Amino acid sequence: MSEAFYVTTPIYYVNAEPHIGHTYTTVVADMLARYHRLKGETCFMLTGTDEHGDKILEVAQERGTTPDAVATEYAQLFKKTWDQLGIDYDRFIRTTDPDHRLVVQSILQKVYDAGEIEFKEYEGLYCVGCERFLTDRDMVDGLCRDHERAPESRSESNYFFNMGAHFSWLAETIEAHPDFIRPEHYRNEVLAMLSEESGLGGELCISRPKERLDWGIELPFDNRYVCYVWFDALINYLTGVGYPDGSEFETFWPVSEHIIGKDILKPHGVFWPCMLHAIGAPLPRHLNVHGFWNLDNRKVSKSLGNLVSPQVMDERYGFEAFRYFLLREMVFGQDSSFSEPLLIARINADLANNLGNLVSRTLNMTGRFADGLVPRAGAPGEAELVIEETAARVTSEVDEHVLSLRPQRALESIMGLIDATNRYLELREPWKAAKDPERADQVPTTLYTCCESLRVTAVLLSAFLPQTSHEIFSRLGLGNALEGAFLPELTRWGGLEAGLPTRKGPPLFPRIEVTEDSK
Ligand code: ME8
Repeated sequence: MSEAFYVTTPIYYVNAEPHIGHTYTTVVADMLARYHRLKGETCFMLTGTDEHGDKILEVAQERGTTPDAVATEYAQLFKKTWDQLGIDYDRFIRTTDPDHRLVVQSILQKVYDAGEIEFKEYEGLYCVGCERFLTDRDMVDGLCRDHERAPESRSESNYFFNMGAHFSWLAETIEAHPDFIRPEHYRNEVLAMLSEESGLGGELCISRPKERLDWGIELPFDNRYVCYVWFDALINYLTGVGYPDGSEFETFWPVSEHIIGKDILKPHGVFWPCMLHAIGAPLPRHLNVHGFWNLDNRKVSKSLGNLVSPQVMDERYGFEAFRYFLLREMVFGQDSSFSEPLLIARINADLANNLGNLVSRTLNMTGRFADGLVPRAGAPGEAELVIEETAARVTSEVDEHVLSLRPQRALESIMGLIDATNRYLELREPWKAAKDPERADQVPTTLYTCCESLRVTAVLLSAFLPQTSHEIFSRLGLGNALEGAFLPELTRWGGLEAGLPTRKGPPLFPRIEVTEDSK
């Protein structure tokens, strides 16, 4: 049986449009699923929307409509956006899906029956933006650190999950599996949250009285209450693969990878493992945490209103170019800044100049000096062997970087192969060699080496830039080059057959001139 791979994005709130932050997480997940498919693994990618809770009710009330109508409108918007941008997810889950409600209720009942849920009075400061009670550390000058708004004081009788009972187990598990939460500094943050000084408290309020909020999943053991939105939302990762007894659950849960932003580290690093432990389910394989996209040094967010829309980026620059920028620019785990001049500089340097140039020079010269057919290579010289070795090295570097969640390094490595091939072309000068009787017989080998390097590049790029990769294959006369073949065979040097009809085509990524608007 082939190996399996399961990747999830957070399920996004249905209170506003998709922006650069959601797009980044979703693109990383899509890239990982594509890469693992390229290795011949059985993959499942889950994304979707988080539709319950006060936040959605608030939007519905503001607009004079129902939460259901708001949720459906935005769920469709997210789904349509990912479809248009070519995100290859396997399921788009909505927390209002009937199978999800059943799974949430069965888990609530299980935890209740195990005696881990208690009923009592609680008073605290609640942030509707976060959908949770805040601690002192979550606030600056009386405002929520993330949402920059004042929390409300709330007191009510509720049900509490005794997650503190699992804290010492969780801390030991994290210590024993140091790469469960990665990169490392987020692991340390979770360990700090679990320490007594953090003030986190071991009780998680998991209910909301219907008299205040009836937009949610009803508690199976008390119909006066609905489930707290985070307890409901996290369970989507189980519903998505058929918990508790679907065969997909068995295949995919042990190899699950969550991708999240650092804003939701606490629910994923603390609440979720405790919930899983309480129901006797294993932890996901990794919790992968990335930083924030900032604009003018402030987090891009719905509540701050400083959004960067993926559709607008698609219209202006093409989605592949934007996708490249996101994956290449952000060091996974750290914050990054977005600006259009930075985006344009990246596109011009890496895609128009480096990759675009290699494609156009190679295919133009194959047209001119080899009748447009992939030439047959002669015996390789030293320079050809360097390219072949570079391709092999880059293939293994990309594997290492992708598996360790360093997309930026993987792309840097691929750009290194393109760069080396451009330099090789300069060295061999086929445009001059073709006219020099002493060197003319080198030309087929030179052009083959460039075509083959482009093929390997297209294989490696296919998870990152699927459309661009497809276009390169097509120009090299290869149809669906990825069908029925997998890594590492796919990148084995010499895989490109001589005689294939190539095609020049327009520039892959035209250079973008900087205008006053984009400055
Ligand atoms: O938190 N930079 O949904 P959400 C990078 N429904 N990524 C960002 C970002 C930014 N500036 N802003 C948002 C929720 N994101 C819950 C999740 S999961 C069971 C429930 C991304 O719509 C990032 O992935 O607020 C972040 O974790 C997520 O969007 C939050 O999306």
